[in-house]
Amino acid sequence: MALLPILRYPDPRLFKVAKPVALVDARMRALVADMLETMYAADGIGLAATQVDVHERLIVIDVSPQHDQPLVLINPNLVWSSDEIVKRDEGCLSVPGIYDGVERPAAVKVRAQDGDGQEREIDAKDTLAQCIQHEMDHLMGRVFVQFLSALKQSRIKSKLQKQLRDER
Ligand code: K1U
Ligand code: ZN
Repeated sequence: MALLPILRYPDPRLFKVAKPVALVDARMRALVADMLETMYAADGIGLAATQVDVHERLIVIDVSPQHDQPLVLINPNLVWSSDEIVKRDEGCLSVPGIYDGVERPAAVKVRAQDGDGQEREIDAKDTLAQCIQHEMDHLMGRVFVQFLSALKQSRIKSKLQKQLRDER
């Protein structure tokens, strides 16, 4: 297994639209293992393949308190979302140190393949619903800060560019 580098906003590769996964094979299973290791090492509750510069429709999630209930969603599709909208703070491993409120449907139903390629349906609410929607946005080339005001986006870009300069 390997830790994968996570792209940082505003890296243009974060804005690419992911393609469907054609086959759940050994390469895909190795990528799933690497993404889970990378997500846990970064203290995240989710990670989309886009964030590790792989532009295929794959996300991993673990919202359990003990970090022992990994969820693998391959080719996820939203089949239902609630009319109820909630605004909750979000963070992102590609936007370190930034948290802000985003409005999203409170509950969703998603159809996807699991890590064995089996089709399944997931009913999600609370943090799981929020995380699934955040990760599915990554697969569409969207980062949560793009839902914030232009002023906030410009401040976040400056802050992250300064962070990168200070690290070099
Ligand atoms: O996509 C990502 O970068 C992962 C992101 C997922 C996420 C967090 C919060 C709301 C929606 C989606 C993170 O895991 S950022 C880290 C973080 O915010 C967090 C970590 C542990 C517990 C709770 C939040
Ligand atoms: Zn994110």
